[in-house]
Amino acid sequence: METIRFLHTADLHLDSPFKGMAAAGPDELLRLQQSTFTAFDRFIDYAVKEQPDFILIVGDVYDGEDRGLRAQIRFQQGMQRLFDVGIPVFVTYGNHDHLAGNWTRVSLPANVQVFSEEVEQKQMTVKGKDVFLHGFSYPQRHVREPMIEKYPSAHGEGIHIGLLHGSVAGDSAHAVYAPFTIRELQEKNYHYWALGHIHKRQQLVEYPPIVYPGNLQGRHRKEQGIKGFYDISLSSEKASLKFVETSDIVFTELTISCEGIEFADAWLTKCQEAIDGLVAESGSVVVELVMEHVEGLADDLQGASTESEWLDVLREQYSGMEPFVWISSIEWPLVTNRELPKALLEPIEQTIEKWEQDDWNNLVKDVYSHRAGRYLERLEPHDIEQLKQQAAALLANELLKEG
Ligand SMILES: [Mn+2]
Repeated sequence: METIRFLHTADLHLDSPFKGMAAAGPDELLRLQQSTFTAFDRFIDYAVKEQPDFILIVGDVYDGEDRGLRAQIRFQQGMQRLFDVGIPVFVTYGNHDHLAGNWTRVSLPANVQVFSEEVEQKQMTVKGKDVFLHGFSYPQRHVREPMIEKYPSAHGEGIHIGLLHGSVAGDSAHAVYAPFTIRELQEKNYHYWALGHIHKRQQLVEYPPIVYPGNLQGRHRKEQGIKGFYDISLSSEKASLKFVETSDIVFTELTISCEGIEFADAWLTKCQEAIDGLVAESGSVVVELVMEHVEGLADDLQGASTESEWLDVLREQYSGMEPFVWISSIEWPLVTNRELPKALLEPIEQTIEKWEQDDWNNLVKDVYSHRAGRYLERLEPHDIEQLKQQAAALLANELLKEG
């Protein structure tokens, strides 16, 4: 049979506020906030040029349930461009842009079909072949029940595609919404499962494909690497997937060896060379620098300037430049030259170890309840583990300095 071709994207999170980037200045923040739109424009440009048979957008078009006006207008304009070239678009809304939100309504062009809150089927004919799409939109933010049970099984002729914004049951790393097992998906006998919700691109099953395309643009340090969508060619017997890059700014990490460096200017040159190399490869970046082999750096070099000074000096080198570079942090190994004495570190670690989850929650309660709290990421158990270690080492370091 003839092959149908469609684009699969999800988790656009248009106009994401870039939480966790509070240290960036207003110009930098503005540049970051443009990136979800730039990535979206790249997606639309590609579609207009390549003319797929249709497009699937599987949840979280918008970042917030109020669907900011700017985001809605930009989305509407993108859909209009697709309307002008006659490309149908199928949208399901997810946990971030559920139907119960309160937003100013913008009318989408007639090529856009939105799935309702019940699992429903939409049908179209592509190259003389029937295509059946199955999906739903989130009626409210939390959909915890396994919606997969409501998807019909495919039989007879035609191509069947499932659209599902949710996560694999028992996935402890993410908030579980509309949970499913891979087996449950497979039992529906569809030709393709277009998933959304998890921002890391992954193909759960090779064939018939079960796919998370990931988001179009990373939004924080936990969404590293190149982002984009899939261009799919599908028949009832086979599928081919092509990943297409859209990310405007790549979140990444860079390790820099300070071996043999004695002077601050040499350190700056070394960092710049490494960053320039990264930019040549990846374009605009938000980068976390990790210093290693700092033993050679004379004590006074590290001690005389505060860590924020090092960061400021380096940031200045890239201020206002394009490609955009933002150095989010510099991580120095805490101990140089000497190991922390066990006798000092152990009692500190034991004390910190005694803090219960509630103590941590109490400690950060004020910060999270502040208006700025919505820009913060949730404190996960592994973050707390890391904080414990860092806090213990920091205390021990400071005590040593005092001595
Ligand atoms: Mn999402």
